[in-house]
Formats: sequence, C-alpha cells, structure tokens
Amino acid sequence: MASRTLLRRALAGAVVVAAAMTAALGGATAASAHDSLVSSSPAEGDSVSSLSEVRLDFSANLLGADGGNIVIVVGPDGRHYESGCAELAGPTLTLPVALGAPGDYSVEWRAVSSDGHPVSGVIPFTSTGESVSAGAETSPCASAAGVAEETAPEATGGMSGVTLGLLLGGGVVVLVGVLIVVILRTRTRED
Ligand SMILES: [Cu+2]
Repeated sequence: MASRTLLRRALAGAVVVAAAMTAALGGATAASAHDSLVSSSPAEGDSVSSLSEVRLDFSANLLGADGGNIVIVVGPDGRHYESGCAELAGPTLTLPVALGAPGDYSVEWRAVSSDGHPVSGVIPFTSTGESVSAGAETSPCASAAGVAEETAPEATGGMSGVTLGLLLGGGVVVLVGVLIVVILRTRTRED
C-alpha cells in the first residue's frame, strides 16, 4: 500500500511539473505582444512608378537604441537601394531610397519594440519606374551593413532559443516522470 501511495504521489508530481512547463510555455507566447507594423508605404504587394522614401508606421513609439532600428531595400539583383539610414520619429521609421531597374524589390526591416523586444518583417513590392540608381553591394548605412542578413529569417516567426529550451526542458521532465513510475512499478512487484 505504501508503494501505491508513493506511485500516486510521483504521478501527481509529474503532472504538476508538466502543467507548470505548459503554463511557462503559454506565458512566453502571451508575453510576445510586441509593437506591430500598422501600415507602410509602399505596402505589401504595391506597384510603384517612383519611390524616394519608405515609411513604416508602428503601433507605438519604438525605442531609439543606436543601430537597433534598421530598414533596407533589396532589389531584384540582390543589391541595396537604400540611400541612407532609417530615421526614427516616434512610431515612424523613414528611409531614403533610390531604386534601380524595374522588378521585384523588398523592404526588410527590424525595429526595437517599446517593450525592448526586436520585431522584424519583409515587405515585397514591385517597381515599374525608371532606374535612378545602380544600387550598392552593401548598405550605405553602417549599422545596417552588418545585420542585413538576420532581418529576413526572423520575420517568419521561427522558434526562439527560449521556446526551444522550454520544450526540451518539458521533454526531460516528462521522461523523468515516466522513469519514476517505471521504477516504482518494479518495486511494487518486488513487494
Ligand atoms: Cu515583446
């Protein structure tokens, strides 16, 4: 009987820990209420015949951390068509641009949310206008040059290291719970 009580306690313990892990995961998701992009010019899928400035409007004032807010414009040839750095004014980022040959372009942005978290995205658009720039291999904006590549993958909402760690941790907890149950069952039989 004592073994059965132990077994029940172990099971109850495993369930409680598993529930706590689930709650932690749920909490991590709920806490990700960052500022979001409200509108942009150009907007996703827009076709423009001329463009001298990209404008991104967010749901709250962004943090103006040095180099934290980055916007670039990549052309059909993979070259940079921003002609400077993004400028922050409250909830709005603006970027001077000079586009090249007609084709598919994308605005790639990364911003520091008012809660300190980075948010990012990609806005594809099409240019039908005449080329006014040959573009550049790297961004003319020093703070954008180093991080241009990391803006795109984040936009798809990939699993963060923290989420992955919690999932792995949850798996280990479940495994330990199962082991405890198996050990206790074996002992019960021996009794
Ligand atoms: Cu956040």
